Amino acid sequence: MRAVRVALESTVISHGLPRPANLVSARACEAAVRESGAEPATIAIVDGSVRIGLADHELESLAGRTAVAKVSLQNLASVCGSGGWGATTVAATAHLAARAGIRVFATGGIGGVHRNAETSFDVSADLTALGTTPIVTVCSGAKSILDLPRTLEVLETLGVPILGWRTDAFPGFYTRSTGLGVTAAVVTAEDVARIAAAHWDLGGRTAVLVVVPCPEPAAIASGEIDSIVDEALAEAAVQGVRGPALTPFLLGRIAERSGGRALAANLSLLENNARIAGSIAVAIAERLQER
Ligand code: PSU
Ligand code: MN
Repeated sequence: MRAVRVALESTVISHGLPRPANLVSARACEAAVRESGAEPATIAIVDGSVRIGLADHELESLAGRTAVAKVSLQNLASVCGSGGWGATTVAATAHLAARAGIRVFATGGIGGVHRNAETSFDVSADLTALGTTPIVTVCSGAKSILDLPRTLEVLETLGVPILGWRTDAFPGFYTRSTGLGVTAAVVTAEDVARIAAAHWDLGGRTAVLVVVPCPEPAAIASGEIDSIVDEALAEAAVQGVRGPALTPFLLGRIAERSGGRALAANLSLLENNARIAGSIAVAIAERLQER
């Protein structure tokens, strides 16, 4: 039997992590998926073509390149038409993965409603994609560069179930809990497979979001980097950074200023999420075979 695939995003490689940690992380995520018995498919645009799975030399090339567009739903077609390279966000990765028949996707953190969205209207297309794409998306929540309560409100409006992996609390990426809630807690990959099957059997057309707290040793205490996040937000405002550039700008500033703590947490949770996504993909495949 062909191994069941797990999609991995590439914006984190090109725009979310510094070199050379980005390549180390991309390879570690692929290895973690394999260790769970599934096949990784890192999704990206190579010379204008959508690629569902990259060869290792392509992964290396992507990680080393500077001219790589950040590809979301809006510019997917135009980047393909331009013949260039593109790194796919959660939105574009989920969309392309589901079209390719992949049921599970692993990432670090999702985009969401930005702070001050009431004036900027900046709401990530990740939420649009999660609301329209049937794929299990494993992440560590979203980080406090965003307005997390509003992000959860939009996910509720869209009807996206949020399953807390061994937790009742929505994680805040670096921090294991935000004090916000989830739809239900789950303990095993089979729990996720059963709930996702029920969601889709009952006519649900959205993603099922699985939120996994950052592993304990690398996680950062709540409040510990709030001032760094606030400084990054203030700096973005002063410099007028907006639109698709905003998220990479904020992530870069936080990574620089946290003395390596943010980076270590990011790498740890990415690999952990990939491993759990692999086990969920295997559980879903086993359920389908039993029927
Ligand atoms: N959040 C993170 N790390 C990331 C991103 C978000 O903690 O690397 C990336 C993801 O690829 C996500 C994208 O899909 O940023 C969202 O960008 P925007 O807010 O411009 O939609
Ligand atoms: Mn945006």
